[in-house]
Order: sequence, then structure tokens, then C-alpha cells
Amino acid sequence: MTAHTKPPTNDLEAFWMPFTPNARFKADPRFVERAEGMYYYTPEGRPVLDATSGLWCVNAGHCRPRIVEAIQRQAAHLGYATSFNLGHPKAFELASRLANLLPGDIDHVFFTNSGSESVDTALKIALAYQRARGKGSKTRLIGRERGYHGVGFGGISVGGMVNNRKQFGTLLAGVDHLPHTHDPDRNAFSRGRPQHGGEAFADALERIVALHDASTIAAVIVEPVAGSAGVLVPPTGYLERLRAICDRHDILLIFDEVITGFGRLGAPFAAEYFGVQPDLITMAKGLTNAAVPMGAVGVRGGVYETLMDGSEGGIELFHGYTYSGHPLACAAGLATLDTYRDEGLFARAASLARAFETAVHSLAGAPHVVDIRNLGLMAGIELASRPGEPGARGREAYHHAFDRGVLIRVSGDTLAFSPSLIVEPSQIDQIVAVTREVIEGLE
Ligand code: PXG
Repeated sequence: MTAHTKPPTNDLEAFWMPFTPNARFKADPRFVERAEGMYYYTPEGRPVLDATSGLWCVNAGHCRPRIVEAIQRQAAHLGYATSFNLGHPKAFELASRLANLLPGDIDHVFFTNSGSESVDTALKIALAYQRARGKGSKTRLIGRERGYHGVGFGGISVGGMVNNRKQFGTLLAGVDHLPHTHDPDRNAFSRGRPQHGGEAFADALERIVALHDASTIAAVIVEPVAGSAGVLVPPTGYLERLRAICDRHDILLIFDEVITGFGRLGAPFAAEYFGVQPDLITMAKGLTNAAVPMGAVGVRGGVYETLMDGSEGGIELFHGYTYSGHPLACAAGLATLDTYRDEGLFARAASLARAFETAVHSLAGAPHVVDIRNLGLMAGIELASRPGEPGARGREAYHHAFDRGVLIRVSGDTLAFSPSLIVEPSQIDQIVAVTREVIEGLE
């Protein structure tokens, strides 16, 4: 042993775990060791049914052989090439495939490595676009309360989760927020899209425009369905009205589809599901089935062309990552898109959505349940917080479900469900049955 090597250790201290209460986890850790299809397996070999697609990302299920083999082949063939001034075929192929899948005239793709980078990239493209078309005063970015757009400074600035913002100073200047669309008094226990308030919530954008003037606003960014905030489904008419107001005032509309993209709602993208055309779409997660990290921004032709035309032959956008268009990610992305297509997984999600809705709403009436929300293959079950202990019921539910063989996701006291699109009806039943037992056992 040389002086600078250390003996192997199972010390849990070195890894600073993200978005985790480290001390609490390390005092009572839970591990998974491998995965296949709908299941994780603990180091002891116990199966855990994954009701969250990893973290809303393994849309085709875990360790799909076609995707694994594509990555293995690519790693041995061309493991890395820069996309700065150099091409490799799979990046162009994947961008073309995505352009075909993306809605309307969103036909150009900028590659990143994560959802957070996709959001910051989209915000930068919006600012650069306004400047390139001679509207350099349009610099404000509008997000929404309870929005989650990753953890870059742009994303937390337009995002609306106070815990993700308050530790980090003043954030980006010139940002404002729409109100969130959650209205439990009128919309609790809605099946699918809630009925009340859509247009009024969107009209808040008119007030923001009246306050700041449209000449100062570059873009609005929203999740079509808010995921991390606990599955907040937009009321009917909301997204349509946001689009109309953006059009009226010459403001770009960005849909953050990091969660809703790639079949989560039973369509390739939420834009198509809702019939609302954004100007930019951010994506990540399901793009590669999470097998290799990758994100992307889809951009409308007009936005792309404006930036191309304005550059006089130089670099059109001073932006990019060492790993933009990474060959392994491109190989994973292509194999993932093939899997979605050949297995008809988006249509499968659409066909399961009603049964999933019925199953999750069967928990209405279970103890502590104050709201149930769903769309496509995403659902949130909100529990009343235990007095003085917000988050405790959610945390206990997560642990008890894991110990009974089901992995769920928890945001505060809201349990979130987003199974892979390969989920079987019997597995939906198992997820709901275990959730019921767990909720019934909570104090
Ligand atoms: N936008 C949206 C809409 C997201 O959901 C991101 C951006 C950021 O992606 P990256 O790849 O940078 O993490 C996300 C990520 C949860 C949870 O518990 C959700 C996300 C991340 C972590 C936890 O709901 N979504």
C-alpha cells in the first residue's frame, strides 16, 4: 500500500448526498444495489417495486438491454468527442430524431447534461434571441411560485421553492413570478385537469405585464404540470391562456418538460397533450432513460434562425458544455427513442392513465389524505401534516413503503407516483395497496 492510498472503507461520511438530510440518512441508511425493469434490488436481494421511475426519469424501466448494449458499443467505439467545431454522427442523428418528435416547428436542439443546465440554457437563449432581434430591453424572466427548474442560478431564480432559494443570496435580478395554480378549496380530488380558476390564474400574467411593461419581459417559464411541488395539474384553459397572453405581448413561452417529456402524460410531450405550442422546450431525464446523463433544449425555427442571422458568420451563441452531445448519451438517447417507438410506450401510458387514476383515487377517504391529483402516469397524494411536524408523515410513509417493497417519492407531506411506462396493472394495484397500508399505519 502506498502512502496516499487508504484501505477500502464503507464509511458513509465522504459522500455528501444531494437533497438529503445526511445525518438522518447515515444513521439509518437504505441501499439499492441493482435494478431491472420495474424493480430495484437491495444488497440482500430483496425486490423493491419502483413507483417513481428512479426520479421521474427511467421512463422505459431499468437497465433495458437494448439501451445498455448501445452504451457499451459506443463506449468501445467513440467514448468522447467534443462538439465544439467537430462533429460526430450520433449527435446529429439524435437531434434530428428529437426534432421529429418535438411538437410543431420546434426543430432545433441544443444538448446539455441535465435538466438544470437545460433550463439555464433556455433562459440564455431567450435573452440572446431578444437581443439579436433588436429587443435588448426584454430581459425579465417570469417563473411561477412552487415551480421547480433545477438548481442552477437561473433555475432557482425563476423557480418558486423557497427552500431551494433562501440559502443562496439575491439570485438573478429582474425575475418575477406568477402565482401557483393550486386551489384545494375548489379543486381538491380533481380527476385529471381541475376545472376551476385556469383563466384567472393565467390572467395574473397580464398584471405582471402591466407592472413591468412587455418591453422589459423576455420569457415566461412554467412546468406544464408541476412535478416536484407535488404534482400540481394546470386547471383547464390555463396553459392556453398563458400562450395567448405571451403572444399578445411578444413574450417567449418556455415549457419545462424535464418531467412531462417522453410519454409521462401519454404523449411525447405535454405541449402535444395540452395542444399548446411553446417556443422552447427543456428536457432531460427520460431523454436517455437516465442511463447516461443528458438534457436538451428544443427551439422553434424562428428563434434559431434569428440567432443564426444575427451573427455575421461568427459563433451565434456563446454557450455550451464539454459534454454537450456526449457520444454515450447520444447512443443511449437513440436506443431510448427506439425503445419508446418500438414498444409503443407513449400510447401504453395513455391507455393505462384511466386505470391509474381510478387506482390512486381509491385512496380518497384513507386517513390523513387531504387531496389526490393525477394526470397521465403522474399522481400526488397529499397528506395533512402532523401538527408541528411538517414533512414527518411524508418521511415515515417513504420509509415504511420502502420496507414493504415499494419505492415512492415524497415532497413534504405529498407522496408522488410516476411509474415507468412499462408498469403492469397488477403493479399499479400493488403500489396503491402498499400505500394504503402505509397511510393507515401513520399516526
Ligand atoms: N426542471 C424540472 C421540471 C425538473 O423536474 C429539473 C428541471 C432539473 O433537472 P436535473 O437533471 O438538473 O436534476 C427537474 C428535476 C423530485 C425531484 O423529487 C425532481 C427533480 C429533481 C430532483 C427531485 O420531484 N426534477
